[in-house]
Formats: sequence, structure tokens, C-alpha cells
Amino acid sequence: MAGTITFTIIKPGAVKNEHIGPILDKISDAGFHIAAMKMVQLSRSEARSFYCIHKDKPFFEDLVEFMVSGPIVAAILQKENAVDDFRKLIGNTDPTKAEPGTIRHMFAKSVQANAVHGSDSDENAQKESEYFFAGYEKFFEVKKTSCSEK
Ligand code: YYY
Ligand code: MG
Repeated sequence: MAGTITFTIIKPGAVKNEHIGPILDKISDAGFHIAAMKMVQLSRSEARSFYCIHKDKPFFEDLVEFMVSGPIVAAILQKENAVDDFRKLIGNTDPTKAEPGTIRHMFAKSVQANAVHGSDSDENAQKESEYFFAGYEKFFEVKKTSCSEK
């Protein structure tokens, strides 16, 4: 398997509520390869940097406080069409608008505590992955050819 990448975070609420396992199951069942993964506690300045595109929004400070309220799980996911397929899998930002079967419909508590992050473009997937992971922490799958060993 090869393909493009997206970047995800399992957010503090979902980690606290023991949803890491069920969320990873949904991700694997949807055909994503986990190319990197770790559990970390963000600092306020890291949370601010990560969401700096929203720094002028009214919800920004509350969002930062939520993101530092406990550990998160960061991961790089690999699949054909990873960014768009993952956005479909997680569903609408607002869980009351997310389709049944999507991760946010199943595990989100509110717009703020919406269980997971998913990159919104290939460029941001790359930037977000670089922000969280060093080269030696990434394990991409390479495309199998008829000459590859099993
Ligand atoms: O990409 P996505 O996470 O679906 O939504 P964004 O519009 O990029 O917002 C990022 C993040 O901000 C969202 O996941 C929850 C939070 N947020 C909020 O707390 N209140 C809002 N009204 C909108 C977004
Ligand atoms: Mg976004």
C-alpha cells in the first residue's frame, strides 16, 4: 500500500473517555495505514501554534484550553486520497450535523470536544505531520510490486 497522507489527533475528551481503541478500529477498518503515532500532552504555546489559523476566532482561547486539558494521540495516516477520505470518515465539525457512522457522530460531545482532528489539505497534512514527528518516527508503507517479497 502506498498513497498520500493525512494527519490526525485524537483529542483530549476522546482520550479521557477511553475512545482511543474504538477510534483506531474505525480508522483501520476504513483502510488507513498508521504510519506514525504517539500520545503527548500539548503545551499552550504548541496548541496555539497548531490552531493559529483560528487565532482571531471567538472560540480560539477555549479551544486552546480544551486541547491542553489532557493527553492527545497524534498520528500520520496513509491511504490513497487520505485527506478527503479521512474528512468523510470523521464527519462534520459539529457532531449534531455529522452523518451516522462517522467518528464525530459516534464519539464527539460538542463542536469543541469533537473527538478528532483531520487535516484539510495535502499541504497542511504535510506541515502538521512535520510539526509532530521526526523522520525516524515515521513508517510509511511502500507500494508492493510483483517482485516484492511477501
Ligand atoms: O477542520 P475542523 O476540525 O472540522 O474544523 P475547523 O473549522 O478547522 O475548526 C477547528 C476546531 O475548532 C474544531 O475541530 C473545533 C473548534 N471549533 C470550536 O470550538 N467552535 C467553533 N464554532 C468552530 C470550531
Ligand atoms: Mg480545520
